Amino acid sequence: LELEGELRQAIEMGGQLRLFYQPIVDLTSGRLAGFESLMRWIHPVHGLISPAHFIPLAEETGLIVKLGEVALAEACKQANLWQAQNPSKSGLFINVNVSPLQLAEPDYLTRIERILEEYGTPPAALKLEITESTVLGDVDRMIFILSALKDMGLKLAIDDFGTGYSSLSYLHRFKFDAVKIDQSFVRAMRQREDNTLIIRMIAELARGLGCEVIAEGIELQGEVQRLSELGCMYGQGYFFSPPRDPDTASRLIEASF
Ligand code: G
Ligand code: G
Ligand code: MN
Ligand code: NA
Repeated sequence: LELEGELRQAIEMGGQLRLFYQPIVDLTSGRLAGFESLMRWIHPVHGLISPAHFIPLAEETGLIVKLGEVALAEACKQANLWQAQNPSKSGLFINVNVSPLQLAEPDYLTRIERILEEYGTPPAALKLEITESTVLGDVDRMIFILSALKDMGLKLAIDDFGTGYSSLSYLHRFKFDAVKIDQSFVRAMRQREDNTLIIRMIAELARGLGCEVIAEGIELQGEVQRLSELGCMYGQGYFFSPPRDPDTASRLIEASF
């Protein structure tokens, strides 16, 4: 209960909630393609609090709606800054995680539109990551919202793919720009080298539908070529880099070719 009050305060004050950035890499060329933004709470007393703790709290208390807006605004500011610092690397994207509870808000689209307008960020520089395992309510409404986001020019990714119930029907009914293969499948391959069937099939399916494929949770060098051969164009994981603070991420961009 105390933490809820403090989270509310942190959202209002700003400063304590910051986005970290984990590189997403082109697996064939090794080039930096973009980042997934991941929220961190730097608490004045408890230090760094993991989103694994405060995101569920934010979802239970409804604070996720404001928190999600803070994240999108922060990602817009960062995208603008990187664009100004590195105009030649304008293809870099920032992925932003979106809770299904945000999508359920009646005025979600208006809120998003307002933030994009305020910062003037090209929407195509942002990709919203939507977890498919948490489909709330009605699929038709969800498809409507997703289509409207796409019409605004935003890119959309389906996150943690393969772990939910609705994976296939969603892919069938809506054209996502990217599919993120859940890290559990990469872990399974790490445990047994021939555990690749599901990855191969998801990659083929996604590519057949015209989606980019991103493998999550890459921890070993050997997994890079392996996943590339299995049809994953992009990858993300501790092998490349953990999520980094904005300044460190900026240096990664400057060092990238
Ligand atoms: O960074 P880490 O792996 O500890 O993140 C844990 C979880 O918190 C992940 O599932 C991630 O998607 C989620 N998460 C991190 N940042 C955000 C955010 O800004 N919004 C939402 N909705 N979820 C986030
Ligand atoms: O749910 P979502 O896919 O948004 O969460 C991404 C989470 O995965 C983040 O908490 C991030 O810190 C974590 N993560 C990123 N790369 C790796 C990795 O290589 N191994 C493991 N175990 N976790 C990772
Ligand atoms: Mn994600
Ligand atoms: Na994921």
